[in-house]
Amino acid sequence: MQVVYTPAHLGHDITVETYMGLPVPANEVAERAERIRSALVADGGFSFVDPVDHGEDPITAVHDAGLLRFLEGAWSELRAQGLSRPFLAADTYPNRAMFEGMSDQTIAKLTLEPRHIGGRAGFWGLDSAAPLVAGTYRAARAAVDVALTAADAALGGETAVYGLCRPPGHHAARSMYGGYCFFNNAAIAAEAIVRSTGERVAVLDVDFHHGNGTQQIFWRRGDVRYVSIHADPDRQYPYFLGRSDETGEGPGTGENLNIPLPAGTTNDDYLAATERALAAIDAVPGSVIVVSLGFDTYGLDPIGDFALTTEVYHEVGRRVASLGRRLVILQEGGYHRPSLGVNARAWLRGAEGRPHDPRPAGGFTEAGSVV
Ligand code: Q9C
Ligand code: ZN
Repeated sequence: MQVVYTPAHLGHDITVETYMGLPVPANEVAERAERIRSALVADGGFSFVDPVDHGEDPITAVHDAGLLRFLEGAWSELRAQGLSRPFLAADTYPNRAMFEGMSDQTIAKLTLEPRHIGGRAGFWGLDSAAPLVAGTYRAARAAVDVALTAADAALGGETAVYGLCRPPGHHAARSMYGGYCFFNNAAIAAEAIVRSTGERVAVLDVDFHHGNGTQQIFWRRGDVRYVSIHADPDRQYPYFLGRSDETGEGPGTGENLNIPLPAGTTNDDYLAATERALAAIDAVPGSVIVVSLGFDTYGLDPIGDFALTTEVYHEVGRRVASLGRRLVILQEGGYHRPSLGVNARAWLRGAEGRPHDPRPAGGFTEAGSVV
C-alpha cells in the first residue's frame, strides 16, 4: 500500500493545549505521526511517497477563504500585536447568546472579524484545544496535500492509499478550525473526488469523536454521504453535534448517518456499528470511500472511553475493504502514542487483505504492555 507522508508536520510542534481553561500536556503531538511512520516502515509492505502541492483552490472549494487567510497570517499577526505567547488561543468566542434579541440583519453587521488576534481566533475557532504555532499553517497545508495526493493515487487506480495526515481535519468546518484540526483534509479530498469523477462519494468516519466539520460541510449535499461512528456527544467532545437525529437537510436529507456509542464500547459492539455504517454506504452508488481513521477508540486512549483492542482494527479494515470500493484512508486522531504503530499497521493490513501481524512495533504489543 502507498503511504503519503511528509515531515512538514513536525513544524506544528505542539507541547501544551488548554482543557477547560488550564494548560495540559498536548495530545495531538508530532510523535504520533512519527510512531505510525516507523511502524509502517518496519512492516516492509508499505511504499512511501511525498505529497504534491495542490495549491489553494481545493481548499477554498470547501473552506471560507477568510479561514485560509486567518490561518496563514495568524502567527505573524500574534507577534505583530506584541504578544510573546508560546501559542495562539482565542480570548473571546462569539457565543450566539451575546446577540440574543438582535435581528439577523443587526447581527450580520456586528459579527465582523475583529482586529485583535485573540478576537480573530475566537471568530474562526471552535475551542481552545487547537493551539496554533509558527509552523502550524505550513503543516496544515501539507496535511491537505497529503490527503489530495492520496486521493489522486486512488483515482489513478490504487485500491487503497493511506494519507498520514497531521494535523487531523474532521472537526474543521467550512468557516471554523478547532479540535486539533485546521483544514478538513477528508472533506477536501472528498470534494476533489466528487469534482473529478462526478460520482457520489462516501465518507466513513471512525475517529472516536464525531466529525462535526465534515458533517457541516456536506449537510445539504446529496452527492456526499457522511457516516460516522463515535462517542455520544452527550458525554464527549464536540458536545453540540453528533446525535442520531442529525440526518441532513435539503438535497442532503438522509445523507448523514450518526452512530453514537456509549462509554465502554467493546469490539463486538463496535463491529455491529460498523456493519450498520457499511450498509449505509453500500446502499448508494459510488466507487470511492474516504475514511477518517482515528485510534482514539483504543482502550488505552487517554481522552477516549471505548474498550477496543488492536485485533478489531484489522477486522474493521478488512470489512471496509470488502465493499470493493477504492479507499482513501486519512489519519485523524488517536492519542495513546505507544499503540499507534501497531493499530495503524493492523487496520491497513486488514484493508489490504494481509493477515494480522501480532508482533510488536515500536516496543508495543497489542496485549497493552510495553516490552
Ligand atoms: N481532555 C481529534 O481527535 N478536547 N480531535 C480534548 C481532552 C478536544 C479531538 C479534551 C478533542 C479533539 C481529531
Ligand atoms: Zn478524535
